[in-house]
Amino acid sequence: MALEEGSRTEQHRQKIWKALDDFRIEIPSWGFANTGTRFGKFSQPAAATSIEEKFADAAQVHALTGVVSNLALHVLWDLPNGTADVPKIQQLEQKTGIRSGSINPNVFQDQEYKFGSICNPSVEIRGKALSHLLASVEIGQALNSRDVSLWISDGSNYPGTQSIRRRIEWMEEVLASTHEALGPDQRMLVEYKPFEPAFYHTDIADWGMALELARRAGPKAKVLVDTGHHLQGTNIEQIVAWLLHLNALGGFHFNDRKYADDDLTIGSIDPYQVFRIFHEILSVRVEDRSAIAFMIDQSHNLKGKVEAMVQTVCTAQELFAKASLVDHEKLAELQDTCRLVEAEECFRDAFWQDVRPIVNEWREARKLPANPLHALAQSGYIERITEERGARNSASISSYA
Ligand code: AOS
Ligand code: ZN
Ligand code: ZN
Ligand code: ZN
Repeated sequence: MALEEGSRTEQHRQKIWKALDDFRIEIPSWGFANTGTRFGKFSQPAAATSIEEKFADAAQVHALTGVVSNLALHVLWDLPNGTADVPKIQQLEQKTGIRSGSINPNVFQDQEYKFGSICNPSVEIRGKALSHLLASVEIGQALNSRDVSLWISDGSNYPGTQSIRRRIEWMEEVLASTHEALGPDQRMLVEYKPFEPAFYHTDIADWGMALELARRAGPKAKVLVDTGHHLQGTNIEQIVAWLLHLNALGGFHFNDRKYADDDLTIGSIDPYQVFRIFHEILSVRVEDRSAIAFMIDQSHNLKGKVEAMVQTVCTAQELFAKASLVDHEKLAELQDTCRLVEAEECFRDAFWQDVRPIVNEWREARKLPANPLHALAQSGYIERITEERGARNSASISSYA
């Protein structure tokens, strides 16, 4: 019995260590900055207020976890001067060892975009949005970043106020022009979201719309699945399976939600869903997985920014480790012979394994702290940045908009 248990543990160790060696995740610059809800913002003394501080925080998360691949950048928030800011970013990459990740255009907050950006009835405003997308492509080229990650918040709030079909035509035009500007190694990721900030129709509302728009734009366009961008009860892993089948999955914005696009810590509400998504990814050959961008998209107006990011990265690692334990061959045999309960047990058994001891061993074997969150608390980093940044970020009482 003990021997059997021992060899099972060894088997688990090999699977988990291999999976963790392949696991990398991109973290968002905006996850370190002050954010809030539409009802107000609670600024945090330790929040990053500059791109230098965002890179420093990302480097700290990587030093503790060892798996941060890149830092996603938001064009307006991190490169307000466009390509003129590229040399500064490159210096920060050198200084911190953190590479720039996806480039995120921002066509959702300028006044002119009140009635839409790439779907705006005004050809001039659509032109302005296109120029911003093209500038974002240029920044990506200058930073050798693979993905330009498009989130288009366009939509309308009342029936009859806009032509949904004319907006599709305008959108197709702009996305085709953006695709044309992509360099040989670049991709554009088309993100979808059912609602918010628009409340009647959102122009790219679901995976089908994003898929068709990506297809029509060209072969370097793929779909981005933000796990917080689905209506209640959506089977996200089924969408992932379809996009994998169609070779159309560009990657993920991982976060969790209870009700809407809540941008909560991954796995904090439904860890089993993340496990099921990771299971679909692990059914893809490891050499094909690099084409699937793992990115975090979260913003916590209450949790500490760096703590929440370390928590998220560790949770993602642990859920990926669990998913790596599924015996795909045995599962396929049980599925194809419709031995339902055995198939489900084979699947669930992996989820119920406590992988933390083996994950902690992996970390120690790679000279990383066994418990990154604990190590962060011990490091004094939060206290230091609170001291350095506190005065500027003097907590402000949330003000109603
Ligand atoms: C907004 O809801 C989307 O998730 C965006 O992808 C994200 O919040 C960020 O703004 C990147 O553009
Ligand atoms: Zn997103
Ligand atoms: Zn979102
Ligand atoms: Zn988001």
